[in-house]
Amino acid sequence: MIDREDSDGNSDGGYNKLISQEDVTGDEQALHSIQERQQVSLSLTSPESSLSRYKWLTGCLAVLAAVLLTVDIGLGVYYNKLTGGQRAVLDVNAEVSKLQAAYNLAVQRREEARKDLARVIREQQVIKWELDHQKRRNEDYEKQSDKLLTEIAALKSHIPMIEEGCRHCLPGWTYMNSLCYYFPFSEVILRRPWLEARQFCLKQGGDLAKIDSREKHMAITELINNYQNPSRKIAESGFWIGLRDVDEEGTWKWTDGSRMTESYWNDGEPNNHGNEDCAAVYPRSNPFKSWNDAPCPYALKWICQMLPRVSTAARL
Ligand SMILES: [Ca+2]
Ligand SMILES: [Ca+2]
Repeated sequence: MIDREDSDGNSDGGYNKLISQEDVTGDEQALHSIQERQQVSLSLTSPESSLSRYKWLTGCLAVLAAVLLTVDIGLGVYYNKLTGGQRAVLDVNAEVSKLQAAYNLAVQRREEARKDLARVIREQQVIKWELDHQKRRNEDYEKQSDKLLTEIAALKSHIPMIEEGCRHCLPGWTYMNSLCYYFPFSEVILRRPWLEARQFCLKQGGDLAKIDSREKHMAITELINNYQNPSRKIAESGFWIGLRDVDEEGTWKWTDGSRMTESYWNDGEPNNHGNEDCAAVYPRSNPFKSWNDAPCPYALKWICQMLPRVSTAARL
């Protein structure tokens, strides 16, 4: 059949001739004709042309594949970058969360430490207060102890006077400088005016004290200084003595009528302030400034004196 092609290579002309030479009819013949026509069409395409088309298509496909591969690689790189950046952001967020948790924990611990510190400071303050309190108590105990020791020493020093007083004086009287003295130190014995005080002494067989020597004055002031009541006001802490200027202002006389020759007035006394005609001795650290003139109706303690009893041995 190839030999029947025309010289210009027109295959359609040969094909028509072949169709016309076939003696077929009906559908099967038509199908058979189409198949044969395809076979003939394929058989009519030249191998060189098909090969070039296949090469061209292969090249196109190769280029397309390369482009797709490049795009795919680019997308992959871009994706990796995106995912890498996202992971970095996630890592940073995770670190920030860790740092935030650590910061919150540090703040919580700092608050707890602050509370602990405040509690410790409060406890230390209480301990300091307690120590101060104990220190004051110890100081009070030491003062009381010193006072008791002083009183014990004074009592011991007065033992001979008390013993002598028992021998020469009435009960409750003290023997000093060859005389018996009475000091109403007890708080149950009320203060009284000068005249009433003298009446008390006279009833006992004595009189208000006459302090006409330094020895008598020093012994009396030492005794009243030891037994003074610190809680009593100084104006109420005096002891009447037998000295007045009632007859002539400024002329001080003892109850026996003798004139005062030696005195121990405080600075500025006697000042006769408001008609003060009776003298009293007061507990003073300086015994040479322990006298004051006061109103005779004023209520004070007092000091009696009397001669000692003559002992049986003296009589014999
Ligand atoms: Ca006077
Ligand atoms: Ca006075």
